[in-house]
Amino acid sequence: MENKDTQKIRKEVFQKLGLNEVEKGIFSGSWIKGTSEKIIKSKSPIDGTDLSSINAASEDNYKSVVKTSRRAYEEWSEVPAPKRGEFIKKVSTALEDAKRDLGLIVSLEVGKVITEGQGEIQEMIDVGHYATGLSRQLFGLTIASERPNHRMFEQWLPVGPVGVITAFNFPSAVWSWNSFIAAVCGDSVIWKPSSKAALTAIAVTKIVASVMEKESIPPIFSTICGGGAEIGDLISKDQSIPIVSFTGSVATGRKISKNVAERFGRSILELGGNNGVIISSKADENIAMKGLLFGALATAGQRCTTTRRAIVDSAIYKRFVSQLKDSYSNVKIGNPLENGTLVGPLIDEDAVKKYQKTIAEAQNQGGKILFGGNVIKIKGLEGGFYVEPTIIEANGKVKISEEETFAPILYVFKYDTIEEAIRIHNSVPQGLSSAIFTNDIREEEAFLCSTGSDCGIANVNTSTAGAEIGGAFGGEKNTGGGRESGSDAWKGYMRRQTVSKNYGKTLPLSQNVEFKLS
Ligand code: UN1
Repeated sequence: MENKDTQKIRKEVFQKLGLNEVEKGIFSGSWIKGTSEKIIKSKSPIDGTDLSSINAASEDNYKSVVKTSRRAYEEWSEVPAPKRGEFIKKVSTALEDAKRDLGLIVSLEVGKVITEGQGEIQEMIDVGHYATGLSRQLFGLTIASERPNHRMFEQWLPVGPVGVITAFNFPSAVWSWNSFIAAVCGDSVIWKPSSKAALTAIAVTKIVASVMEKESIPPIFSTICGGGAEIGDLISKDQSIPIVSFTGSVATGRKISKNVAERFGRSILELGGNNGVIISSKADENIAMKGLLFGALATAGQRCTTTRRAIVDSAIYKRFVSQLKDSYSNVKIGNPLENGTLVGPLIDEDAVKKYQKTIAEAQNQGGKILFGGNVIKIKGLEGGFYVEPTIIEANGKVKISEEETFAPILYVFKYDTIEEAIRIHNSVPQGLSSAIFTNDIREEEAFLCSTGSDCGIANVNTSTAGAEIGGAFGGEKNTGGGRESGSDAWKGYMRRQTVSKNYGKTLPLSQNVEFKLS
């Protein structure tokens, strides 16, 4: 049964964002009803109620979306980049105007607590501002030529439609990391959102579509909701999509990247994380505790950047872990729309099962539950998917701690030396985010040097989660090696062309080669 407060918010937000109980699942210049047999059910993990039914796309739908996107690309790629940036600025403003309501849709559909739902939309707005500035900074290098009267330089050119496949946990921000950057680079974008967060994608697309229409921009942003793996599979095999950005599991990422590599396309992968923090006896323990709590519990442990492993100095282990348990016991779990809640629901029943399976397996392998471990029912939200945040003492023997489970399960380890801490830290297959809490410059540098953290993101005295958009986001090893959002990640959405130009009256050759007719 739907909770009354949730129902009130749903009705209000649906009305303001123009959302319906039955939605067309495709935007490609206009809204199109998907013609596959599948219906995507958008459900709220808060209380299990249905939010919307969405007609999923068929292969025919996919083909027509690609055609439209290709045509839009051809027009868009000729628009000067700063003009493209001006359009993205308008998109950001429209998102800013709708921030509250969009954030609430994120909370309703994926269960984020209010501040995190709002943060998700803020992340899109931030990327929009960044992309607008970037649109005037898509620069190449000038290189000294060895030949007289020659000029050599690089230029960066658009590539075509970019396929963006996103996960439920950042249902709109990750799309914007890719799409706003790709758009200022002159590409068009085909978005395949997670079927667990299709309504958020539709709500965001409605806003973006209205700006495209108002500004008479060709449909550079398309959205295609699929009911399973088919649409992602089609994107990965499609020669006309030169770049595919995929966020999701290692297993699916492996399939997608094989398909893309087979046709010499480029993939940008953001796969699993199994992020560790080292907590030294030389840390400010107050800061370390706050950073650990946010990292382990935000988004109910369903971020790629979630802290899953705490590696604690044996000198403070007992005290710190006992304080951690106290902190966990003060965390409010429940309705994410209620003030004060820190941990909302998991996304669905399947996620709850994985949580239970992982905990059982960890115990079988000798892990000791120090806190939590149970599925809980919240009064008035009986259809929701709530679990207790869990702490498991692992200390070397719990193999399953090497896997990423999208749930609030934190493994704790004890270490004696900083070298041992780093070894434990780097001993997992994933390499996304990492952190050390210490005020000792030697420990900090040991973590940041070449034999330190092997992750794409390394933090000192702050959490593994909550990266800013200005940095390049992504990781090494099984995380897939992709980089998105800030820094020079834009280069991933363009092709580099090295230009050599002869403005002399002769044709000197490089490497002193003589090539003359005798
Ligand atoms: C993700 O979980 O896929 O750094 C992205 C963070 C967010 C993005 C997470 N800014 O936690």
